[in-house]
Amino acid sequence: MKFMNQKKFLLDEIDFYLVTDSELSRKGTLADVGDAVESGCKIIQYREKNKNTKEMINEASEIKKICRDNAIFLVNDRIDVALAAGADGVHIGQDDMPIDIARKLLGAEKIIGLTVHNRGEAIEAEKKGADYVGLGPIFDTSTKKDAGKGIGPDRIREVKNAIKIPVVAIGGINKENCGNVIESGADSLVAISAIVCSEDVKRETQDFIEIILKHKTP
Ligand code: TZP
Ligand code: MG
Repeated sequence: MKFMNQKKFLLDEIDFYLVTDSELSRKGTLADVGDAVESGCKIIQYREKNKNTKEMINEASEIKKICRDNAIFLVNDRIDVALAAGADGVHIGQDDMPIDIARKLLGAEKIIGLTVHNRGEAIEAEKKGADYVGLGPIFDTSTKKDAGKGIGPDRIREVKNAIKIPVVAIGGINKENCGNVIESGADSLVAISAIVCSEDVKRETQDFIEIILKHKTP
């Protein structure tokens, strides 16, 4: 156990999880990451769909510097970028690189999160060695065009009860509904538009963390 990446242990302690979106961001991805980490966000996923590989590696390397020992840093989809920038791991979807191949490329110590939509996929994800699952979309969202309809917060408990790894809720989550998402069994949650579209990323991040902690059972 002592050889395991220390940051993997931190996964259990995550409350609020920021995924970047340069298209929606008001102040830019690096500013969003800096503000969120300064406000106590313990995990950042760099999700970038419009930049070339060189730009992504440069930006990811900057994000790694911001996260340092204060936050886990994951890259969405791009295992090559994660390796090049020395990220702590990746987040992959059902149609991305199969998790067993990703694990071979990344090694045992890197964190791999997998998107799941239901209990069956979550059980499979755990079996195949995912370190956490991202469950969603919980509510309808326009941030990810092909996300499909929201599954509703009641599905969270079902998934939570079926696996041991952390369940991260995503999709349409805002300050009004995030307490309910946590009470429905999510270990942590992601907000994209609610954070990066806001005027004050620091304030929004603090508010989310405060609400989440209030709704967590000790
Ligand atoms: N995966 C499922 S829903 C989603 C992703 C990346 C988008 C979530 O964005 P928002 O703005 O928090 O609804
Ligand atoms: Mg993907």
